[in-house]
Amino acid sequence: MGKRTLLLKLLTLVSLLGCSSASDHLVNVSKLEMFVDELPHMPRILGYHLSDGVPRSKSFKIGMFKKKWKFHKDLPPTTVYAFGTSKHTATVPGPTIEALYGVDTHVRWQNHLPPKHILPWDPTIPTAMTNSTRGIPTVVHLHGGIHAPESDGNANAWFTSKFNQRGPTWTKKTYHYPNNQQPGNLWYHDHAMGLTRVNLLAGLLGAYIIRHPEIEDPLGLPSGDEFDRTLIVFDRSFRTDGSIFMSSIGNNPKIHPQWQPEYFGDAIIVNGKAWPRLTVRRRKYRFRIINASNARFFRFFFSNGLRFTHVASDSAYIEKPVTANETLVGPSEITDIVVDFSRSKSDVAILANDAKYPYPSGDPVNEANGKVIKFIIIPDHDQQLHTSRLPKRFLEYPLLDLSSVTHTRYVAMYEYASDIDEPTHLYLNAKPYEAPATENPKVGSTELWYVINLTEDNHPLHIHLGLFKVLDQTELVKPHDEFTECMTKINDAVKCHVDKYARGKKIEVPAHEKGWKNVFKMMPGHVTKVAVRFSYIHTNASYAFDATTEPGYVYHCHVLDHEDNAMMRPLKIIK
Ligand SMILES: *[C@@H]1O[C@H](CO)[C@@H](O)[C@H](O)[C@H]1NC(C)=O
Ligand SMILES: *[C@@H]1O[C@H](CO)[C@@H](O)[C@H](O)[C@H]1NC(C)=O
Ligand SMILES: *[C@@H]1O[C@H](CO)[C@@H](O)[C@H](O)[C@H]1NC(C)=O
Ligand SMILES: *[C@@H]1O[C@H](CO)[C@@H](O)[C@H](O)[C@H]1NC(C)=O
Ligand SMILES: *[C@@H]1O[C@H](CO)[C@@H](O)[C@H](O)[C@H]1NC(C)=O
Ligand SMILES: CC(=O)N[C@H]1CO[C@H](CO)[C@@H](O)[C@@H]1O
Ligand SMILES: [Cu+2]
Repeated sequence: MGKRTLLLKLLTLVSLLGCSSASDHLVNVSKLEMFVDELPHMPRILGYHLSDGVPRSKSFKIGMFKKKWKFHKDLPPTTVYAFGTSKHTATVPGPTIEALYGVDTHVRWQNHLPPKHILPWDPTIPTAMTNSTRGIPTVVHLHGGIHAPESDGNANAWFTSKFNQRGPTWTKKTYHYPNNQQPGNLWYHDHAMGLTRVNLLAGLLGAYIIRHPEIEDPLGLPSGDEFDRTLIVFDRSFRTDGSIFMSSIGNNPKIHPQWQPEYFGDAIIVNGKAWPRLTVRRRKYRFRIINASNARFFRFFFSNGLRFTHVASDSAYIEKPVTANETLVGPSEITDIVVDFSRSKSDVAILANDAKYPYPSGDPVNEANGKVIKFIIIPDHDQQLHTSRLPKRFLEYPLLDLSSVTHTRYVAMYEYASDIDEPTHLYLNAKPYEAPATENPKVGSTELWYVINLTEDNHPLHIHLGLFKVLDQTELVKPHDEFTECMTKINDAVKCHVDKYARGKKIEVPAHEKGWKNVFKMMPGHVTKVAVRFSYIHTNASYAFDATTEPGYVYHCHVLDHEDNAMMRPLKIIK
């Protein structure tokens, strides 16, 4: 991977020297002043409406528009794809949808994008964009949502502007989110086959919160617009004309003219602004931090040693508070923390990042991507506001009953390389996405999955529909070449004697990640054991909809560049 990073650097250098097209002049981000733009509030859309004070289901439209967006005071406007109720109000990230427990939200996602993509894409990976596509294929997945397959945003259920062209598994225009799952943080984003990495880079993502006042209000956590903030973090590089830079030359150009194994940007963007600042009072704040990077991991900590308390992880509250001084967030993971600025020794605190990229063995961060957001801390004179507290417990879930496990599966991760030892593609269980589903859990069941990472990278595995608990992570004892060779030949963990190899050091699952998750970082050279539950986790009840219909669900690596080529497999739920 060191070599791969070197190649990327060479390519970047080539563009800096002007050897490639003149429009490829990159912004030197260390020349951009940090902490000059205020942290924006994204527009809010309620997922319900009140009639006589009673919440009722709501239907509305959200469009995808091509428009200009200012990522920094000193950067020219950037052409982006933005979600919004109109082109004028569309933002990057898109509006935050606030849904209410038990009240249905219906969204008609509409594509208003003109035909030519603003970013380079690759026709040689499995993709919705073919020679006969006239328009930009998009489809929206609500990440962390428990809903029927027809509303899941299957990668092949894409559609172009005015629904003119539709993918092979397209079924309907309006998606239904029943919101009868545990309260928590979700996010919506594009999921079109082979285009997810570029459509997200262009801006197609936003937050979605499910609130359950009956359960959450008594917790007394910081609340209201000012003290409960969603932070969507991602990294981007820019050209001097303001456009988003993504290399148009692949790492194996003869095989894949454009695809690269990981996108990393130099500038860290929070709620659509590069290194913003936020003035806070000396009191508690809640931050729901969504990592919407294609491939960058973040290890967040405060420059002044300020600690914080974990409240939730991904889409579910954890059971008890966990206080920490740093947290590692993988692509698409969500961390939900409470920070008490009254404990800060200084009047400024910088939220910083020191995760190497690619994680865990790549380059160290530099000045630019090592900083995220600056908090300017002012006194809090209004003692009335000091009502928020941290309870001893958040939510209690029905016990995960391992004796009811009905099925054990092995999921192996493979990376394939070309003659020049550069990655060409990645597969789960050595199978392309198109191969018939091999993972077909029963509705209401609990399964054990052993995820065997045979690559050198940390892959955040995301399962649609089901939530899981990480039970343990065990290193494969070295040498395990024989095991790897055997797996590469027959992909059969039992016949290759995984038990003989999965006996190395165990990595402790961090306390705040022992709860219900929908993404987890699969360490290279380790076997990660997870228990996946295919029912509601807060009630243990069976789904209120038919989860067995077409086109089914998927599970995949959430490094978007991997997901697109083609670290994704169908997940077919059966009765
Ligand atoms: C970017 O700017 C910084 C600060 O001016 C300078 O030290 C650095 O060499 C520049 N980097 C490149 C690649 O030009
Ligand atoms: C699509 O068009 C390109 C350029 O015209 C051509 O090289 C390629 O073979 C075409 N692909 C298919 C599947 O027809
Ligand atoms: C964000 O997610 C990406 C991809 O899963 C991951 O590589 C990166 O470390 C994450 N960053 C943070 C801050 O969590
Ligand atoms: C956080 O605490 C751990 C354990 O005390 C320590 O090893 C680590 O360096 C600390 N991290 C930061 C960013 O201060
Ligand atoms: C949850 O439901 C499953 C399947 O019906 C059952 O096996 C398990 O015992 C239940 N667990 C609890 C804690 O009720
Ligand atoms: C860290 C580690 O053990 N990585 C291994 C993961 O698996 C690949 C393929 O088997 C090995 O080459 C790595 O050394
Ligand atoms: Cu991956």
